[in-house]
Amino acid sequence: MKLPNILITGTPGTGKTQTSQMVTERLSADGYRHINVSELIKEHEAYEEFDEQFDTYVVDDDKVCDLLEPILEAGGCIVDFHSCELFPERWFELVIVLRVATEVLFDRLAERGYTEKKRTENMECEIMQVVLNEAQDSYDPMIVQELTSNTVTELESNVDRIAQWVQAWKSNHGL
Ligand code: DAT
Repeated sequence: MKLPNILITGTPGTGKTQTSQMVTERLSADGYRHINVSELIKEHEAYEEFDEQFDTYVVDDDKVCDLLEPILEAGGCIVDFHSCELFPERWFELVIVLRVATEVLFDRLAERGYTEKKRTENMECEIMQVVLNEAQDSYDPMIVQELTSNTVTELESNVDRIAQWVQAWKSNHGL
């Protein structure tokens, strides 16, 4: 039986990669893999163009899904990406949306060297809970969990919670 795939999404800077790495490490005995979709896009040039105005790549959604399909088919993936509506609903059994306080996000994006424009855009996205709305519109809201990740304590508790969800899934499926 295949282990469930989990999507970890949220505005850039909310802690997706950090959380995904820690969850993958925690679940390494089960063979979980971390799939950083932004890295995959860069590696396979799965974008259509660079948008100068928004200082970002325009993702080729079809190419990304074609790349991910055989990987996710195997199950046991922690998928890390700042958007979620491009993925088919059937891929995930748990969707985590990470949230952070505005002042925390400001500091993380400043540290990352984002321009003021890009920082403002991302902070507005977080305040307007764009990714949470997108997740609730794209997946069964029953599988969407919103978790705050402002502090290391919250980060560790989120990792515990996701790992416990996997253990519960396994015992419910006789594994
Ligand atoms: P994302 O992948 O969502 O863009 P990240 O995982 O790269 O975000 O995290 C951005 C920065 O914040 C990085 O330096 C790690 C740090 N970080 C992430 N989650 C945190 C938390 N809950 N508490 C403190 N720092 C955190």
